[in-house]
Amino acid sequence: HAADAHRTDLMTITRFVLNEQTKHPESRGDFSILLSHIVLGCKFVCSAVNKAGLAKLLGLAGETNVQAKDQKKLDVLSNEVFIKALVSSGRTCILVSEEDEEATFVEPAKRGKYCVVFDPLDGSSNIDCGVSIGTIFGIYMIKEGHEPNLEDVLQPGMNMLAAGYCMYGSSCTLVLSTGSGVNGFTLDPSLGEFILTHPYIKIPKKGKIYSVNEGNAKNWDGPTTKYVQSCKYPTDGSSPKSLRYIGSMVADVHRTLLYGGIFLYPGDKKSPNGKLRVLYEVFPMSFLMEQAGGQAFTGKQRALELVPEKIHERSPIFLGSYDDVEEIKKLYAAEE
Ligand code: AHM
Ligand code: MG
Repeated sequence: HAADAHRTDLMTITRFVLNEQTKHPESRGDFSILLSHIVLGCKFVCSAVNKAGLAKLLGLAGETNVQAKDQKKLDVLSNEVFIKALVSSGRTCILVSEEDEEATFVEPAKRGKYCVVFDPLDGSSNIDCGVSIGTIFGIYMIKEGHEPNLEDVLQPGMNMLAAGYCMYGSSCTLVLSTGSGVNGFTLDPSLGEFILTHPYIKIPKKGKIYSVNEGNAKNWDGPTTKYVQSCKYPTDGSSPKSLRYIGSMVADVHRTLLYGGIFLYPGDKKSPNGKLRVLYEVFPMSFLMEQAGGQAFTGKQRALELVPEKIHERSPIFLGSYDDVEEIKKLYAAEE
């Protein structure tokens, strides 16, 4: 309706987070500052991703440009953007990025109490063909009174304070949870601001879509095989599920969150721990799913209870609508 065409009272992500902060009178605004730096990183990467098709002209694809200067690949560029934004926030002490083998320990002068684990640009195989890709992040806080060490990030996902992702798709969407529900914001390019467009996201209790790389079916275990079979040939009288698989975790999880259904990256005979990384892929997405009323399961346990031993550890993951994940849990329980 006409009035909606000119909404003048916009809930920006900054205003939203500042509002949430008033619920915690002891807070000194550190989290809002950290988040504004993450948001800046997302805008920067969004702008670079939108120019990716012009890579040959602009030299973004790791080729040499006209001036014969080496240009950075998008994933390397994105990593640098986030590392710099996070360090300069003055609110972080340990950073774990998918792109860096070792964790980054922030120098004492710039240190704060937050640890950020992130995948700066996930879905690398989709970059060059213009399919949606994204950034995934999770935030922990160190316990006070000790030097930061790796133990501070080798924590179960349920200890995260916040988690989110930004999807660089047909629009740029940031989905965030600070532990009280899930909210989605869309970048208004003309304002350069993320505006609350998807308040209080709840995943449908049961979905009609399953999402998995079926090319790996040959090596799947019994429960995964049975589950996918039941999606195609249900025996309870329900209709078969549709298959959707983009191959970008952010896009596949975003659709699952909004439309319902299940996303699977199981372990298999070749890769018993699957492909996805615990700290900056499995945990943040599991955190969001639970906050939206869904579930996340590793094949053995609730995903958020897993205690990682290494920063780049992998785990199988099944996440999505409550009832759909319940099905796969039953199949794994029956196996034991
Ligand atoms: P990447 O970190 O190399 O981009 O790999 C992670 C991506 C996820 O976004 C996606 O869910 C998965 O790999 C797809 O893997 P596959 O191609 O094996 O189906
Ligand atoms: Mg990744």
